[in-house]
Amino acid sequence: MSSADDRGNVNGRAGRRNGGTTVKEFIQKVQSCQPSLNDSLEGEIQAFLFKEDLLHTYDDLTKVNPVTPTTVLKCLQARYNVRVFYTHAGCTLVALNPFQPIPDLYSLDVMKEYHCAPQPQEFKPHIFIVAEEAYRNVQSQLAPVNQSLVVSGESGAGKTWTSRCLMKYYATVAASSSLVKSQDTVERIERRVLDSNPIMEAFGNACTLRNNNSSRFGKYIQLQLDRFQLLVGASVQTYLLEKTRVACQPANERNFHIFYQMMKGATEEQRKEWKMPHEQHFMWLPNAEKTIEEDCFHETLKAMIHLGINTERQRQIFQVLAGILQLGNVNFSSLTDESKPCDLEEQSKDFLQRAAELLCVPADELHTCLRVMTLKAGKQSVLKPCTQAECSMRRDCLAKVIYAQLFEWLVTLINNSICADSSTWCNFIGVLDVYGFECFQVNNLEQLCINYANEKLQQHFVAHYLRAQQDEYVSEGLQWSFVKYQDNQSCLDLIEGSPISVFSLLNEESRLNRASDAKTLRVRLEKELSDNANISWDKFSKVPHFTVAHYAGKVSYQIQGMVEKNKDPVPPELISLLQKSNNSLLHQLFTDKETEIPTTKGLSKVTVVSKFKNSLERLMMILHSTTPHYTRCIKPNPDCQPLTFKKEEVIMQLEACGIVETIHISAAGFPIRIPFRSFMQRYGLILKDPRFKSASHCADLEAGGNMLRQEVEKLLRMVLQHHVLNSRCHINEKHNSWAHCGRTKVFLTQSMLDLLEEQRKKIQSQCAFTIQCCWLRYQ
Ligand code: AD9
Ligand code: MG
Repeated sequence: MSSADDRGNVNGRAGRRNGGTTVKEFIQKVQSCQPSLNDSLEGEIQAFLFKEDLLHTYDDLTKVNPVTPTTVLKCLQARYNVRVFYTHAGCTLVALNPFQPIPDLYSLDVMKEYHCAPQPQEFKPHIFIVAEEAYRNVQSQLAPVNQSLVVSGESGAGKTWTSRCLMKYYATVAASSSLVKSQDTVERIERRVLDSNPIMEAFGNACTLRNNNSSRFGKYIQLQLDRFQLLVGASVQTYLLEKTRVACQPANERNFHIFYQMMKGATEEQRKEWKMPHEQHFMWLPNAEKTIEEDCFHETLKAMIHLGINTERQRQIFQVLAGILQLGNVNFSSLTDESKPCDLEEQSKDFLQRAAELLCVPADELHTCLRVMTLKAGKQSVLKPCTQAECSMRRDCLAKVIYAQLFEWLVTLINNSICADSSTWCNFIGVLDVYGFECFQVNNLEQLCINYANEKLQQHFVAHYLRAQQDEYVSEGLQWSFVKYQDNQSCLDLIEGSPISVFSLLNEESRLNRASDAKTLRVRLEKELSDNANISWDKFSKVPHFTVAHYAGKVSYQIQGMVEKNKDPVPPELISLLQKSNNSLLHQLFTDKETEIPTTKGLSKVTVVSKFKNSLERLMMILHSTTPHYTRCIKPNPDCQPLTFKKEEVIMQLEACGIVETIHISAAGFPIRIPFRSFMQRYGLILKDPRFKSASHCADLEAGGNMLRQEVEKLLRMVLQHHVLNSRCHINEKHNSWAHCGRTKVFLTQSMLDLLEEQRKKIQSQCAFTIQCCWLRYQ
């Protein structure tokens, strides 16, 4: 990877004009007055003229000097200002969201360029470098052969865009064009894999305050490659769909896209069938006036056909969705007589009738299920009328459970449609698009799970990053081992550890099923986890909560409602009712063994956190068995405005997504590694020997055995001695550990680099002075 420094600072800018004179012309003029100044000074002259302009030329943030959050931020901003959106940060790629289409950045030609290049790393940073590196790693057959592309970042940062981009890349460069058949269709496999995106986004994405197309679930897609490295299939794993959105949309946000797509795209005939007249207002379809899904319905339908979902199946799906919308308009009157079930509001009767028709269940039974609960006492069953709030909860619960099962069924169907036969594929490249770290005004179980997932990924990243560094030391023959890095294990212990952790206490409370959940949970958390430094409480706060110190910052979680969310109960009567549906799809959703059905006993045995923890553990096992590549997406402004860079917004994300942490880890070892040749080309002038400016001279020395290494050692000694003389101390152990020569590279600490730069600057300023004099004379 080249940086501004490696390339003599201003690569490609020699043509720039300064007062009407190009640098080349200026050099010629200087040389004509001062023949002693030779060509090797071109770099210094350019640096002298363009010093302030260099930041955007740094392709790798770890080479910015000094590496601090502020310099990193400045560098990213400078690049963003000149419309460069990708920057390496060691083994991570930072992707800044341009929030507007960038013509030709992702074109077929660009894909081909990166794919066909002998050394794509030498090209400008791009997501295609990451894609191609992973692809070539598979080819190299070096373990671990399977690859994972981990895309992270906050909501709206560009994870889903990037994941789609990666999928398109492989669908292009690794196209097998093999045909897959299902009932009514024959499709090319790449088409099918790509078509899984619009379907999953229609059902799993929604317009939020942060992103008009926000994914409300996590996704890991494995692209399956055959022995010729061709894409022959894929499989998708999803995580934690935000199903509460079906029945409750936060202020100024919307429900899942698919509902709006239906409303906008349905034909008159379909509207009739789905009981959706134009003038009808649906409670669960807020902010419908935002028209972001113009033609999306047809795109979704087309994708469904490509994936083998025939028109009859589609009809059933949309009937179920239309039924959910009708349910949202069913309201209950406040209870007057507690011995009687709370009744429907007058205008809700029609909605309930229509909901029952669309869900193909008997209307009277739906009516009863929503208003009466069955309590089991031993072998006896007692019927209890529900309060208004309980009725609404049961209505919401019905909508949520149907939608969640439908989503899961769709994922299974997509998998059946795109997954290759296990005998045909041998390796995979996985793309992970998961929700980033979240910290809202009010945080609950969802945020705890999401932030827990991010802690797990961060731990994986740190372990991988350290391992990569250690491996490099070994291959360079360096005797050095990382002092145990202070990782985030204690935070993970707090959340998921055994025997006592937030999750274990939450699960216990969920099983005990007692009334004052929030209070007891708070007391137990305080009592049993007080030893862990990662948890704290504000004793004076009225709302029970606990605060966790995550690697990315502190987050306060509200305890109220956490236990209930963790139990995620579904009244058994509702499940029994859905099992009676005459809509064969709905019936299948609640009877099919392939999908995980909430039990008719109501309480699912597995709590939300245990299910999530298990699925995450499976994911981590897969990630550990693959070679990971990290892409950190950054949202440059909160308003999704094109080409607008807000520093405060970016620095917070750099901290939250671990870039600052990466720099911190780098500082624990030798953050700077420079190949001997580049090192001498940059610092050779300290030896006052201009020959080192020339790459061929360095190459000759390198070819001559250890000669270049010896020169590097000589130079390092010289700089250290100079420093010692100046500071009137002796060379000691500390100084000796500032630099090490490996087989092909020199490893430096920041302190050593600072000394080298200082020396270099001194010599340069002597040169610059001469140049300045010439310049004045020349003008
Ligand atoms: V969320 O956590 O799912 O809410 P994401 O997935 O991180 O979020 P998304 O990929 O949906 O964000 O990107 C948000 C929007 O930014 C997209 O809809 C695009 O309009 C825009 N975007 C993102 N990346 C690019 C890009 N490389 N070029 C142009 C982009 N626009
Ligand atoms: Mg997304």
